[in-house]
Amino acid sequence: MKELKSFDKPVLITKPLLPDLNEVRLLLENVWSSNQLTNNGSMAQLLEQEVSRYLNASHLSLFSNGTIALQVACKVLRLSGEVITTPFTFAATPHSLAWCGIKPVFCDIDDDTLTIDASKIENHITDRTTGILPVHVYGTPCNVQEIQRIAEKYHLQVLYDAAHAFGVEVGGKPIGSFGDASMFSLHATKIYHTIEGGALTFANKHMKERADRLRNFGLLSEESVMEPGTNGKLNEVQAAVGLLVLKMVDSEIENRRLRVERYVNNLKETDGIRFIGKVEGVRQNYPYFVIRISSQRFGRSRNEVYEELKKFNVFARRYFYPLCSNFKCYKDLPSAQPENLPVATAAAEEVLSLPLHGRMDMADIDHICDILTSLKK
Ligand code: T4K
Repeated sequence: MKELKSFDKPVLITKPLLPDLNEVRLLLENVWSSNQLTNNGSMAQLLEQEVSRYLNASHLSLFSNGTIALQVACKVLRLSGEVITTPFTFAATPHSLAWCGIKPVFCDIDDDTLTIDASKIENHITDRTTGILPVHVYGTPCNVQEIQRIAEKYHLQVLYDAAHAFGVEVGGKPIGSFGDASMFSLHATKIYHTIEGGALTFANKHMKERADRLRNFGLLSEESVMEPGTNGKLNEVQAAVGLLVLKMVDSEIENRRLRVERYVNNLKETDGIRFIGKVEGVRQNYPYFVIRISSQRFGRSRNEVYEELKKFNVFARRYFYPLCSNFKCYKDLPSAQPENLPVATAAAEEVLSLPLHGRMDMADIDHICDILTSLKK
């Protein structure tokens, strides 16, 4: 058996897209000469148009980050009381509810796609429920039709956490066109970014107008303040970087597609490793490459594999372990009890995100796969 070497340098889960520095400098010269650094300057306005075009969204607002955007969306949709969500997500999802004084109610997930199990949502509806906050986790679309049916039946708002789903389409329709609003994270680790940033797409223009006010302290004019807002503005430097990164997104998605294909071809025969299910008719964006490791069949637990990979300088990540429902701040909620969340509990023990970005050498992917398969017992 050939000896497997460690990587010379750490291989991290991702590398952000970096535009050419000279191009950044040119755009920043415009910002410098305008003296307008933030507060809906011309770069932010232009970027809002460009991102709207890219996402095919009629009503879109940009924010300083995705978490603030989620909180603003909760206010715009007037969510209160209880909102049904998934425990298999990043902390920002339930935290945004909690910050708005809303109780997150955790619903189990689907074993194939790891998105919220729509067939279980109705079990959680009470007279305090005002909405559903599903997550298109890893860019995999939720069961949008069934969620819409439930929302209409019970008059609930649907706010999608589409943090991972920039550029995803379902049946030719943009992912942001489902539900009442969707939030896209534009963080550096995302497929498209503005260093830090977020975007909300809305079902109508009134919601966008309100979101625009809320991200600017609730101000209508110098003298008139409508309601308590926050500061969620995207600044001009972020917007300038965002304009340049937007031009790189399509090729990044294609380059990631090829790398995911390579991973899948290398690993598909390995007993004990499985992939996240795909949804038919979806334009994917490949934000993460995630495997599930069955400790019984692979002979090693996911945690062992995660630790072993580090010895080879490969820093995989356990997105999303621990489940949000196990956080100290939520674990006593009735909906957070592990016996009510068996699928999510099992998934959180098995998932491992492997390094992925569009400039990764194919040889590095092959090497990571060789290391991984060598760990099988
Ligand atoms: N909803 C969902 C479902 C989300 O996943 C997120 C964010 C949100 C909402 C909230 O959106 P934002 O408010 O963030 O816009 C990262 C990201 O910070 C976070 O945006 C993301 N989800 C989450 C899944 O991943 P960490 O704690 O894993 O980040 P960190 O610093 O460990 O970075 C990950 C790797 O990326 C590192 O190994 C190095 C590399 N990296 C990172 C940064 C920041 C770079 O190479 N350069 C960089 O600048 O949370």
